This record gives sequence, structure tokens and C-alpha cells, in this order.
Amino acid sequence: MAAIEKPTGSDLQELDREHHLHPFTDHKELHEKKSRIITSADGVYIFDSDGNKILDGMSGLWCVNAGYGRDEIVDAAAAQMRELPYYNNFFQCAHPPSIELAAMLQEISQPQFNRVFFAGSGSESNDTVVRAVRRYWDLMGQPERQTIISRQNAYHGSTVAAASLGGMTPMHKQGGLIPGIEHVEQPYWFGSDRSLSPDEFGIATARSIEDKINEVGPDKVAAFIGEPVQGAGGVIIPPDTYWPEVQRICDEYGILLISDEVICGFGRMGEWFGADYYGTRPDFMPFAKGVTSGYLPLGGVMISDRVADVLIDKGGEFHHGYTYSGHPASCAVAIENIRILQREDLVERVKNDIGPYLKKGWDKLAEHPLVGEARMVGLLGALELVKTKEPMERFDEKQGVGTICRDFLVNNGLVMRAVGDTMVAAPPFILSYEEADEMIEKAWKCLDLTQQAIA
Ligand code: PXG
Repeated sequence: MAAIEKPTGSDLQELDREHHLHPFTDHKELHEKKSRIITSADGVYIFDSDGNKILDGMSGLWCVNAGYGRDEIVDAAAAQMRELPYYNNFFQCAHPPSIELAAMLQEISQPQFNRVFFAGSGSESNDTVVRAVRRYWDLMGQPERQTIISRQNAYHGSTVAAASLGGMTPMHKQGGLIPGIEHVEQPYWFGSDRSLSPDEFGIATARSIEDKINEVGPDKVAAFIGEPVQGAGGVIIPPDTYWPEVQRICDEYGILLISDEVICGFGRMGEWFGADYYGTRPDFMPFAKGVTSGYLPLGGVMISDRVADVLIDKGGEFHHGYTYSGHPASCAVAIENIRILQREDLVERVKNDIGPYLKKGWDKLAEHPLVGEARMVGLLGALELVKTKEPMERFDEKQGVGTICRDFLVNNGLVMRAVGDTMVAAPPFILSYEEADEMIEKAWKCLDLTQQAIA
């Protein structure tokens, strides 16, 4: 076969169709269409091979928090690759970037966190959590504490353990459910029958954890895991009563609390971590995505002293780790990324500047006839598309209204995700006022187009 000379345009689409199996994709369907090839990016914009400029309202996949085109991050990666492109942290070795990053993470996290275990992704981080949780209870002389409670519609990753923690039934059906994981109701007030007030609903859904603990047996439950705000499940912002009640329950039953910070961490909610936003005190914080703003893959787990002290003092060797646990270039990128967030006060900007600014426009979208609810915290937002508002009636799922809306959006220069009929957004923290206005204007226009298309 002839060597492939840097393919472009439709050649790329053809090669993609022939050779590339995409994640979370119906390949047969994609083969009948063509994939959109993203070729470059700058600031909050991505550019495709047809020359379109598109505002990336999703920060890639909820990760490019510092925005595209950051030369400082690229330079940090290049410098590290020249100095030491790879070495591992196995066999009693370490390298400067993994050490420096570990110390930095301790500084920006709650006081109980003094140690980090590195991984290559959010999924690997959550596999690490499962191993460490179960190991902890073994070492505590309570090996029967195996069960981890999670929630329906949660997303914790795609490896077998992470998919099991997640509450996505289609993933469980494709070989992804290990024993010892239980799922309870998510705090999704809008999706409920709304017979309770949001505050009552928050308490009730938290108490479903307590019911599950009592059903399984309090001495058999190891931990509870939750995303502060469920991201991939549709930006489910829980009522304010939810997390304090979850914390009370974890404390009362002595079970470990895992706050999955893969999306919420590194400023997305206007605090360094979602746990800070809700005032919980977790024992584990798996993270990934925003730690490097996606410039290179990196994940990890912050482990509280309560757990880490036991793993260290009583545990001997922890038979767990990855080739790329604390990859030097990824760590160098994370360090520079965190410095940028600090130097440019971007977490504060999400909390008190661009976050509230975008929310003002977002709230106006609730006036659109198609929008049953507009919710946003930090730079995490959702729009619920509905057939009628009063009484509230949702569309038949099969109609695919969310997908129709998403396609209008991207064809009009704005990326948002459709989770069923819930449109979600998570733009980069550097979004300007003008770009925020552009998001709102395009969203309104595409809601109009969607309404016309389904009439
Ligand atoms: N936890 C959470 C809360 C996540 O959102 C993971 C763990 C797994 O991370 P990795 O790095 O293994 O992918 C995630 C990932 C989507 C989408 O379409 C969301 C994620 C990944 C891919 C797609 O919303 N979240």
C-alpha cells in the first residue's frame, strides 16, 4: 500500500470511515454520514476541515477549562519532554513534575487531603477508588464492607469497574456491572413527578441512600460515590438540601464519601472542587479532565488522611498502578494549567464574573416556549426541552428533539451536548462577555429552528 501523505478534507473522512472505531458511537449510523473533522482551535473556538468556526460550549468534553491555544502549556510539555519524556513512579522512583504536582494538589484541596495517587484518566481514577476503598476496609478488619452505593444515571467512566459505579443501564448491559455496586435515585427534581418541593426532594433522595444502607446492612457498606453535579447524566444540579444530608448519612454510618470531581473539579463550579461548593468533606476525590485542561491525559485520586494513613501504616504493598501513573509531561502540563488558573484568577472569574454573566442570559432562555427549565451553576448549565410548559409535558423520546436541536446548534456555530432532551453546556473559563452573548443568541435562534422543525 502506498504511504499516506497527510490526508485532508474528504480523504480524511473516508479514511476515518474505513479504519477508525469511535467511542460511544453507532458505527453503522456514522458510516452512512461523515464525521466532522476538527483541525484546530483557539480560545473558545474550534475549526473544522470545512472551514467552519464553532464556539465550543462544551470545552471539548468538559475539560478545556483554560481554553485552547495556551502556548505556556505547550511549552511546559515540550520542555518536559526534552528533559525527561517518560519515567515511571514505580520501584521507589519519582520525578520532579509528579512530586511538584502532588504538593500543589495538596495546597488547593481540603485539609484532609495530603496524598494523591496518579492515573491516566477519570476511569482509571475510579478503578483506583474501588481498589483503595475495598483495601481500606480489609485493613480495618471489616472485609465484609464491600458494597459501594452510587446513583442511577451517574457517569464514572467506561472501564468495567467505573462503568459499574456509573448508573447507565446501556453500559451495564454491555458487560459492565461487577458485583457489590448498588444504585439509588438521583437528585433530579425536574425529572421527578414534582410532588415534593425541591428541598423536600433533596432530602428524600439523600435518604434513599440511607434506605439502601439499611437494606444491604450497615456493616456491609463501604462507600457512597457521587458527582457533586451529575455531568454526563444531564447537568443534574441537586437541591441545596441534598449534599448536607448525604454527608450526615455517611458520617452516621461511618461510610466513606467519594466525590467524583472529574467534571466539577478545577474550578468548573466556581470553587476548586465541587465538594468545596457543597461543603462536603470527602474521603476520596477522583479527578481528571480539567487538571490538565485536556492538553494531555491525566487522572488521579486525592485520598484523605483517614484512608491514606491506614493504607500506608498497615497496608504493605498496594498492588495497583498504571504505566502512566503520573506521566511527567502530563504532570508538567497540569502544573502549568493550575498556575494559569491561579495567575488569571479563573476560578474566581467563574464564581463572580463570567459565571453569573452567562447565567443571566441562560435564565432568559427559560422564557423560550421550548424550555421547561434553565439551570446553571458555575459554568455548568442545562436546558430542559419540553413539549408544553403548563402542564409540563416532555417530548416522546423517539422524536429525538434534543438531537435535532444539537444539530442546529453545531451547524450554526455552537457546540452543546444533547442528553436526551436536555441540552447541556460547559464553556471554557476564558469565555468573554461577547462570546457569552453569542452563546445565548445562538441558543435562542436554534431553539426557534428546532421549534419550527418539529411543528
Ligand atoms: N467521572 C466523571 C464524573 C466523568 O464525567 C469520568 C469519570 C471518566 O473519565 P475518563 O477520563 O475515563 O473519560 C467522566 C468522563 C459525555 C462524556 O458525553 C462525559 C465523560 C466522558 C466522555 C463523554 O458527557 N465524562
